[in-house]
Amino acid sequence: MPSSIHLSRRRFLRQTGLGMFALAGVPAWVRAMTMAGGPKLSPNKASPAFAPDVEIELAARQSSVSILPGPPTRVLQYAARLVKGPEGTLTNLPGSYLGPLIRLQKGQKVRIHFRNELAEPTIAHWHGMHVPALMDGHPMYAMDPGETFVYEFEVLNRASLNIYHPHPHELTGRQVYYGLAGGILVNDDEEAALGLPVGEYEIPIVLQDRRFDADNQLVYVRHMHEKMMGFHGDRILVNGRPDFTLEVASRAYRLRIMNGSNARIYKLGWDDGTPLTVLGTDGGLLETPEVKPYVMLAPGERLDVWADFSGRAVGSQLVMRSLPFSGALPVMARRMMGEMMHSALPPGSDYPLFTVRVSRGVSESPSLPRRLAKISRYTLADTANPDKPVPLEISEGPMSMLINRRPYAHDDLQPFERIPLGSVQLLEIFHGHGGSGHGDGGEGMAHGGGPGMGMHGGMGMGMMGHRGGMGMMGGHGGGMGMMMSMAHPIHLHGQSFQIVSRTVSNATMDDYASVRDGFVDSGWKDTVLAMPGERIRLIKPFQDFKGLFMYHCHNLEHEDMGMMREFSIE
Ligand SMILES: [Cu+2]
Repeated sequence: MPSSIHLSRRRFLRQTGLGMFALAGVPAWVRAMTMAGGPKLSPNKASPAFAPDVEIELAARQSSVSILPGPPTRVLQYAARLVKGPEGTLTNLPGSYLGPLIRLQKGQKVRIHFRNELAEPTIAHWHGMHVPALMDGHPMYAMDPGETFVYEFEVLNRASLNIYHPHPHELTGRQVYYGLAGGILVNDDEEAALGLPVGEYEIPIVLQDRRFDADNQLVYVRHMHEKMMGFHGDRILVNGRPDFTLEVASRAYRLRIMNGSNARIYKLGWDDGTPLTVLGTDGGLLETPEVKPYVMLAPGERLDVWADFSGRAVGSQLVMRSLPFSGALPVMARRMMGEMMHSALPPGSDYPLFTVRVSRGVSESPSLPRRLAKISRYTLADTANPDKPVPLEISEGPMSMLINRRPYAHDDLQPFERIPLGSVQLLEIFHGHGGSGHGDGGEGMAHGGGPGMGMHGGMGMGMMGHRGGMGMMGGHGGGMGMMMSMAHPIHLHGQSFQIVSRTVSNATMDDYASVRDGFVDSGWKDTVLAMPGERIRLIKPFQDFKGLFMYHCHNLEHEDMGMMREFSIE
């Protein structure tokens, strides 16, 4: 095993007993994953040569907020203060644990002093933002409590909604779940010229699911099963609030939707069958609006929606639902989620997300632009490797969630993970057999076990069966893994990419039919949902910055289990 930087975990262990989020709540199997760390890296300091247009003090801290009637809920929260920059750079979401919305302009130079006021290590990542490796929140930069990391970067992104959230290895899922997340809205001139709804008519919608105990406190992973499938709550929160209702005027709105859930995948659709008019995806505006019957939105993905309520009667309501779909979770697991977990919200079922109520009538409304933005499209001819895509092989096993058959380990680069700076690469996401414990020599298993992790049940795996049972569920060939295989939202740090193609094996066609019309692949993306049996080709530029950039599953429990790797741009 290469020397891995499990710095944050090692330091976290030293924090045992500090605060409510200390080790007591961490399952034994997680503790068993602790490995020796490397040298401690010092947090980055401000550079005198960097002249910021925007300067922000950001802190991660423990807090409490009233979410449900009764006692307040203890949370983790980002708090921010604007030191320098335009008014309106920071917008607090009232009554929410979410961090303030950060509004940036393309071309701005931004400095963020990020202070860790938690009782455990953390580091912030700017999901979707194209920043230098040192500023990207790599887990190796996880800070001890009390330390400050100074980020400095220029906003190179086009107009888009991005996310800030923690990225310390093995702690990301928990820290996000307890509240550490926020939105970054980048604006640019191309977007401004369109006259799209702004101000009170542009609404951020952060979708999350949570589970509360009888004292209104958040409940996180209790069983290995919840780790394997990703943690699913039984209650939907929008912008950190339950039973979210949006009061609107009878006119057009722009909804900036983000899936901020740890694991839950949504199939967004209006309850009256009105199609969704999509303006943009992760990396900003599409070339033209796209009309979809529904849209799939996986953790880490964003959606820009034109929602026109003009002509609707005052007092009328419209509900955004997650519509039924299948195939994202293993068949066995789906049964367990519904029956054994007594979930009120089984993943893939039909449930409401939020309500829109038309509360006042107006006569004026902007009209939908026919053209939105220019996107220069890559072709295979632009790539350095048209015949040899960089692989992103997904595999699942009883104890392991892997990419390219290896769990996360810092500086464990494979030859294909070294990418020449300035190149444009073809990448291919596909499902392998490594994790099923047979076929291909079971190499995935061998790598995935990790120290202290036995293979034969015990650690909550009783419900999933032991390795033998898994093998039978796995199957092989075309129908492989339909019992075990699951959907994974794959996120690549650094520059956005373009999706070239999706192909799917016949074995999953029934399930696939329930999601296939919900993908918006025509714009810039940084996270893509790979359904079971699916093979996705994408083209990604690796420009501007050398260094290490993560790629991983954005099911945060999977990420924490090691379904994460890094590219070295060199
Ligand atoms: Cu995953």
